[in-house]
Amino acid sequence: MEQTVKGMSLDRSTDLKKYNLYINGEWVEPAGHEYFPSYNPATGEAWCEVAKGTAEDVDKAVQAAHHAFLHSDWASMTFTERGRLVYRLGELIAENIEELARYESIDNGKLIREMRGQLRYLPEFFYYYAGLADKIHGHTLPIDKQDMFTFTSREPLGVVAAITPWNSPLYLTTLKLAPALTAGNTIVIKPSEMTSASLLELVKLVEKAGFPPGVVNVVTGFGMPAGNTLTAHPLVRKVAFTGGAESARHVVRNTAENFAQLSLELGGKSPNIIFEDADLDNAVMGIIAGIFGASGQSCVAGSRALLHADIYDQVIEKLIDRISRIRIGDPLHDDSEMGPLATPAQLKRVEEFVSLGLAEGGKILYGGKRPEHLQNGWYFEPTIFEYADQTSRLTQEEIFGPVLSVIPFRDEAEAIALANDTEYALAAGIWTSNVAKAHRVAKEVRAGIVWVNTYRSISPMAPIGGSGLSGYGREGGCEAIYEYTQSKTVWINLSQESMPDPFIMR
Ligand code: TXE
Repeated sequence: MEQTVKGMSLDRSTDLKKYNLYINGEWVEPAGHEYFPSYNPATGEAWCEVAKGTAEDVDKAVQAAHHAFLHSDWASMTFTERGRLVYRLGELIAENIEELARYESIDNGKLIREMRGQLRYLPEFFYYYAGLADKIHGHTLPIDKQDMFTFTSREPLGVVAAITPWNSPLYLTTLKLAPALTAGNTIVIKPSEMTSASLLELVKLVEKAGFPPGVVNVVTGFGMPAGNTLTAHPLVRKVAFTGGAESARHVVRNTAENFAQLSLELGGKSPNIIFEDADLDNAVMGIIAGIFGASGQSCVAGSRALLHADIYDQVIEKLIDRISRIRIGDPLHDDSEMGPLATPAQLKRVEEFVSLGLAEGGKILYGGKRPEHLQNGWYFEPTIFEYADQTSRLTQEEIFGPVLSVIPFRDEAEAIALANDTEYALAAGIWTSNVAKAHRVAKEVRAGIVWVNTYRSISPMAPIGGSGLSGYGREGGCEAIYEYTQSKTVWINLSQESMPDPFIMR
């Protein structure tokens, strides 16, 4: 069976495309000479092979990044020059969107048209940060000491380790790569073992843009040993991690050992709150985009719809009317509206949650199984579970699939209480035509991002991140620059008088 990625023939049965590691500006074989297959979620078949990075490879990559940070042209470049390189990378991505989108779609099963949309927007992140490059400044302090001139500056941290997941590989890498480079750091990226290809293709553009060797390195492979060695490496000064809570706990322990800085983005159980005065057609589109977009594999998935009792039946009817018409199918087809899950493990997880939901007394209003006509890939129907309260695991735990829980509420206070009744705090949607209510609820809801009458909007200018089980730290926006720099305070004594004897108290 043959599949084509713009200009390249991929004959899966014989000759899989093989990807090496990218270390110090060179494509190198892994020290253990081992490779592992990457699978196409739409067919369940292997389509490329990826280098299995070892601890030795990770060490090489970190050493290269450390050297580049201290001694390469990168180290002596002005911020403006670095910004130009970041901008150039954005331009090159813009020129290669179709190809990168196809790699993402084949590797993680997301719709080609969604990936095109996401990747068309990706260069904006590079342009935004490139523009910030020479505006990273400190302050002159009105210091309370005579004859002292005191100022702060912001400096890069050193080697950054980026650990990325499989759900939006290039977008989630960009949130780390663009600000880390803009701030003058060097980086080692460990992409998900499930979806490494699109990043390795993007790295070819990093090369083309002219970044000095060692500034950007990619070590592919598994959490153990590659991710673990990278996050435990003593030369790594900052780890930016997006993934699951279990892996994150390992990463927290590793960075604690070396006191490396850390930001964690771990997903959520985000509520979409629909008040009785909302535009219900818009709200229904928001719920669907929130949970069935990307087949629910999004950190900000709106997996709980909290519906005011007065409009409960109406919303359910509208929801089912639209989702029963969702075209599930091959993500590479332009008319498909929902693709497969990215991995068999994720499909199994969704199936297990559905069984659990039924055992817990949840009622399925729609879906709940694999689509009959698509048994080869890792597809699952859009699914709605109805619950009277939020005590079940299905309403409390992140599923990361197309499974929505709907729960009724009677007033604003109850809506806020339900919204906050979770250990996660990443995102929330509020649907109302009452401005005062929108502000009140936005203030009370525990979440790092609140969308009012919209859902899943993103922008390079807008920070993303959460608290509690959703992690800590922020990506995106100017704030991200602070995550990749540290402040230095410089005191200059302007006095012409001699230093006083330190043992004579003034
Ligand atoms: O993620 P993992 P998994 C959630 C979602 C999903 C669950 C598990 O609920 O069902 O997590 O997903 C690397 N040291 N999210 O198991 O394993 C790993 O190689 C260092 C939410 O697929 O956490 C990969 O590169 N790194 C989320 C990355 O961590 C380690 C996105 C993420 O994989 C490691 C993905 C270790 N010990 C899952 N172990 C979001 N926030 O969007 C693994 N890794």
